[in-house]
Amino acid sequence: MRMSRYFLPVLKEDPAEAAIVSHRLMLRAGMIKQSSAGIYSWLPMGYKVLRKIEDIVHEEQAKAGHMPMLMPTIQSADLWRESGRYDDYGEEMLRIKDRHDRDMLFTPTAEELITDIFRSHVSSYKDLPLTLYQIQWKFRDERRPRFGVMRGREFYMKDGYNFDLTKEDALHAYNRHLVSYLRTYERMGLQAIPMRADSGPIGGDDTHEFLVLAETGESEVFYDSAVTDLTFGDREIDFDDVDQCQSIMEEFTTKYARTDETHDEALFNEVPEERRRTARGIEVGQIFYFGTKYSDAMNAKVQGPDGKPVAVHMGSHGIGVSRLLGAIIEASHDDKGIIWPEGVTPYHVGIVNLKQGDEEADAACESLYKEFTAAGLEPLYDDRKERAGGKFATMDLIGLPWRITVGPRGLKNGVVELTSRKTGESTEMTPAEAVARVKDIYAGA
Ligand code: 5CA
Repeated sequence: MRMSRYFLPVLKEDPAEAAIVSHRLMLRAGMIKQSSAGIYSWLPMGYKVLRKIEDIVHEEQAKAGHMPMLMPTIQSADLWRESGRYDDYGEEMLRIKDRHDRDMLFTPTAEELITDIFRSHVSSYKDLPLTLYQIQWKFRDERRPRFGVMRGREFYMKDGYNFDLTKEDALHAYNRHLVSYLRTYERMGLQAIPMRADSGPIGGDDTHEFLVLAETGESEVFYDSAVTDLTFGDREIDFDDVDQCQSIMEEFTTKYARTDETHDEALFNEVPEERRRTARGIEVGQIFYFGTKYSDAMNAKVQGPDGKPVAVHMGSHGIGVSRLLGAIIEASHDDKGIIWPEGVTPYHVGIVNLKQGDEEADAACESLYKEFTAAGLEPLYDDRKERAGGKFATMDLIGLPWRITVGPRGLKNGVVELTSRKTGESTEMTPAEAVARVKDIYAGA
């Protein structure tokens, strides 16, 4: 992409309405624009990161054996009456009437609809286990939408649903999701700690939330600092292996880590004092096992091995896809702007031409641009006739992890400069070396 043709409406001033850094930076970097309270348009740069995050979620779901699909955002109230949640959900549910005066709603989650699809098409235990998911817009009429995409009214969510014959099978699905989520967040450069939580309107007893530690987080959390030493890394997982999923799940969930809803002071005090931490966190996902709550209410049964009908065991699993942009920025920024982790960066490398119009500098930039593109990487080339200071400030604000600076002076000695956004460290090298270095970095990312 060439900056001269890009739609990147960066703001010079800090917007007054933004109370936290991620909201401020997303507005300043031209990623989103509010259209009404808690509802945003995603401008090209924001949309690009949203898609990167979505891609990672899809890839990791596929590895775990889950199937993507798509359900409508507008649903009939009838199904929600069957489960009893049409009334229970309260004011967070946006209710709509169609021209025939029928009650409709904008989906805040989709347990009812997926259960209806399941009961219409699956009748035998032989078709289990089954896990379906979607990434779709949701609407919750939050009392206090705030912090930009963190607590929106309209937000983008991955919601998945498992159907199993027995509780044991459903608990394996739960563990499988926990493991898969750990890997998903790590690929985005995040440490998200699974914490025992409260199930709220979704229901059920077993539930974990995934929290990213950040001062601006909305949840108060209590944990044993040893949980922050755990990393998933690049272990090989067989998601069908019940014991392997269970042992990884235990590794990550046996140490004390809870949100304020489930916090137990006496248990917390058993953690050695020097490891006890109280902090704030951003909830980027939650998994639930709720047994037969929906399958009983909606009569979702299959024929069991003995020929008798049995209600299926279910769980649901969510990732706050749009909220993740805010969480990543909260966890990775400095006073100049965003610092994208390599896994989610909108463009792999920025090219800054210090003297646009200089024949040699222009030619060197063009050739870098072509080489990166040919290598399957996406460069963002600042080809505007602007002073260098302004170009650097924009690059720092939008936060690409790597920048190549090209100027006539360096080119006289055959070199350009490669700069890391994170460390600020710059190294001179030939353009060919710079291309090779950046290719190497992303080959490993
Ligand atoms: N049906 C279940 C699992 S699919 C469910 O709805 N879970 S949830 O309520 O926990 O939502 C899943 C994730 O969506 C949350 O962990 C959070 O990251 C994100 N989320 C929830 N509400 C909002 C909101 N108002 N704005 C942005 N993200 C949200």
